[in-house]
Amino acid sequence: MLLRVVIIGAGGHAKVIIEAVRAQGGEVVGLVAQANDSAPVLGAPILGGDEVLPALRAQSLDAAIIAIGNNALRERLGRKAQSLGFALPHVVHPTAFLSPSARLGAGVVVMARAVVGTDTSVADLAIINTAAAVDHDNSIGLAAHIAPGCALAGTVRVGARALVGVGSALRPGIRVGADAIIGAGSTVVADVPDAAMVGGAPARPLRRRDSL
Ligand code: JB3
Repeated sequence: MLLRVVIIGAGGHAKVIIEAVRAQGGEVVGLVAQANDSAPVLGAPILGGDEVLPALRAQSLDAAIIAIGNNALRERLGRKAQSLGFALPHVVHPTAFLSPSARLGAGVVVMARAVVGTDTSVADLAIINTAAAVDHDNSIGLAAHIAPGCALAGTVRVGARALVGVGSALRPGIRVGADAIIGAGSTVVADVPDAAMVGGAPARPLRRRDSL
């Protein structure tokens, strides 16, 4: 049961997280974002920028959710929140399936209708997004993002901060390197090196981000 949380970020991902927190019976006290964010998000007020986090902690608000899609930024802000003494609870939407043998790190979010399978580990601050299926014996790395509708077969390993783009399919045993990017709708049948950008069916190296 989630207690009272502050959301870090105020964009589209924060909206999804707010509804997931509320669906679990939690309370969103407010959001901490950048100066250009001023309007409430789904009725949750903007409390200020990151500079207000120590004061929020001093008011015994002790749980934060990092609701930002950029993987490197989410990792950085998650570590900053932890250094200030915030706990990073999981957010698991009530319609998601979480295997009893699945293991979630701090600040992991599992969105609506997602599946985290048998004996799979998900490291701190990773996102298992809407209706993504991560099957048995997977290892999802620190602050990685498995985008909506992905299908990861058994024993897949995804490195830290990697992005597996929306609707991608990964065959059993595939290794995706740290900071790699897999473009939307890819079929991945070979390992992806660290920091590589690949896309297509079957996935091939891409030169430019706009091909993703
Ligand atoms: O694809 C899906 C289903 N969701 C995407 C998600 C995973 O990533 C979504 O479509 C977007 O592509 C993206 O969502 P996100 O991160 O909410 O994107 P955006 O709408 O650009 O919002 C970023 C938020 O982070 C904004 O509110 C920024 O003000 C905030 N932000 C940026 N830097 C920051 C900082 N907030 C804080 N507290 N501190 C920062 O340093």
